[in-house]
Amino acid sequence: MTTRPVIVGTAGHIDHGKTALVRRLTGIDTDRLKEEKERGISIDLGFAHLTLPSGLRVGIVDVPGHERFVKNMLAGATGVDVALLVIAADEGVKPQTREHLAILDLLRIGRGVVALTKADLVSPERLRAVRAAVDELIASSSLRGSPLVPVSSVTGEGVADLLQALDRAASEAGARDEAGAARLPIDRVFSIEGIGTVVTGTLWNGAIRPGDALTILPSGRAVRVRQVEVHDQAVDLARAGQRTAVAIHGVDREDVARGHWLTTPERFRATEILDVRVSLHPSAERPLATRARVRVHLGASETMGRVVLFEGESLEPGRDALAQLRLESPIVPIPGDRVILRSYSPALTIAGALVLDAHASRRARLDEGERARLVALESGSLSQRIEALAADTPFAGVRDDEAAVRLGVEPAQVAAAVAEAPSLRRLKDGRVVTRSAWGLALERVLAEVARYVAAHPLRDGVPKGELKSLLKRDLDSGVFDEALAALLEGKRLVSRAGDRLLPPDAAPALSPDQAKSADRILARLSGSGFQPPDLSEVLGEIPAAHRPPELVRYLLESERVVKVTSELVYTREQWQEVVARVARHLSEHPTLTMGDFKNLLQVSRKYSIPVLEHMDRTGLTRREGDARISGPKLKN
Ligand SMILES: Nc1nc2c(ncn2[C@@H]2O[C@H](COP(=O)(O)OP(=O)(O)OP(=O)(O)O)[C@@H](O)[C@H]2O)c(=O)[nH]1
Ligand SMILES: [Mg+2]
Repeated sequence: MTTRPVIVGTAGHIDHGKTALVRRLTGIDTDRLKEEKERGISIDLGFAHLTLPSGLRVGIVDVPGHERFVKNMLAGATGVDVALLVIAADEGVKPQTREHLAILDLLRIGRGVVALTKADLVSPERLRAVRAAVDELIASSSLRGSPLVPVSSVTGEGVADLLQALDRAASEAGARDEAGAARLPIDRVFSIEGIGTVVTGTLWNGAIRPGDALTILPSGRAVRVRQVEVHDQAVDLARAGQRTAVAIHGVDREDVARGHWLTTPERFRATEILDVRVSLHPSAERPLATRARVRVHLGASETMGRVVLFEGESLEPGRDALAQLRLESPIVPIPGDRVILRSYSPALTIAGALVLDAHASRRARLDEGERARLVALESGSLSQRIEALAADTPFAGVRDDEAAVRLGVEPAQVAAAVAEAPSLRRLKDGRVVTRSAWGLALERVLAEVARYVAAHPLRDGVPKGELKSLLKRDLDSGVFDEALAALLEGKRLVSRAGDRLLPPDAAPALSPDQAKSADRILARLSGSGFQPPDLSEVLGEIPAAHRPPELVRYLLESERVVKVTSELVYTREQWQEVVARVARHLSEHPTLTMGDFKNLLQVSRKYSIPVLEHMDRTGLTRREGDARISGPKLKN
């Protein structure tokens, strides 16, 4: 026998004896409103609880049968584990019998008991006829095969059998997720003197304890739990599947309403655009046209919205299709939730929708990739579903907490699935990207480097900062840095001259004319001892056609020349000689004066001053008064 909490929910046409039966079973009158008592009908949800013969305690939600209150019925029905379908034996199957059954069917509530009430009012023949009709009715629903139990709330006949049948159905109810984040659709709000605001509902996910910090959605208001009650008793813990009353601190009664949600902070998000698989019920009277305006029910919330069909312009009764729901106000779904759709006017239950992506982007059509993605979200393993999300923003990937919110699972489950999935890669900053996106990111970096090197053959590769900004539309900073590090580590790129990147086999190439020009420049620079002509004069001697603006830059970057000022440039060999002479002097003397230097190189002040200042700047020498001493960069 299971010990997990079970909710039994009534269903059935008006006046068929739902409330009378609950009272007979529990002693509790669920019609608590004055208007309900006066009119003798149920208007809103009523709540009771019961200990079954096996000892299992169940919560009971009693719903109204009147066609005008189907939305109240829906607010109760979405949390139900076991349906108690009530059909009066004298009247038999009526319109809301069918509509409520369709709702149970669309919610895929598969466990139930059918009570044939008012058995005291009918003959055995009539009872047999009703049995046959009901058997046929439920045969094509999720309740097929459920036991039919004749009862009378007046005489008590059949009540013991009904309790046995409920016990069996309740013991088969599957477990809910109690370990994760809490989500409670609020179906009632009231305030109690001295306690404050109280909200009630069937806890769908997780657990709630006194002291918990929670969030009301969609408003986002933060609240703290003062007290938790289950079956009218204060408890330390309410578990998923229990009817729960929560006294909360931090909001006024007016700020909360039926249809809002009490949730663990940061773990659920309100949404207005959902991708779903919509199923039009076989009992629907007409096809569902794309963009039809419908009433959308989830939990205790009702909102208006449109169904945009992704596959065709309309959907036939009994068929299903991928679609998008666009809502006029937000709801708080997770994948796997079942939403009920009712036609706008007349308000009739027509369809259900299984949530696939609760936070979809607006679109009217699906391409093949998007279709495959939805199918993966519908029926894939957790890692396939994470992959589908990560593929949405391929180069930015997805974080564990975001994936958890989007998929309605725990962040730890996401982390475990990623660790085992060969198709996913975790970046150093924690994000998860698909292997294929990662491969594409590497290719993008390589392609951009190759393009740059081809476009600028005289430059020694592309500076890292420039490459990053060239790619910033595709790859954000973290992905770029990590991709680059991987390419350098794998030797698919090399870095030269500090941060310039290029393919390992690339070398800047000079055309024959350019090479000739370069030789002429070098020859002119080295032809006058250590007193070369001004750079602009040297360049002026070369025909413009053979003097690309990048030639000097190339000579500098390839370290064939060293720049002292914009006009004073030495060849590499000359400069090495300058440095060597200074080093030798300073190894033999404590200091180097301006006069020493002019003698060392046989140069005038025009050269000695800028050269020594350049040596100071680059750390080869250091100025002390009027003389120089060895700098940190001078090796002697
Ligand atoms: N004779 C007889 N009358 C019953 C029985 N069950 C209910 N009734 C009567 O049928 C009427 C309607 O019963 P309710 O329990 O209010 O019906 P309901 O299904 O809750 O109605 P709504 O909540 O308005 O949909 C009441 O007058 C009850 O006394 C029964 O087993 N035998
Ligand atoms: Mg009632």
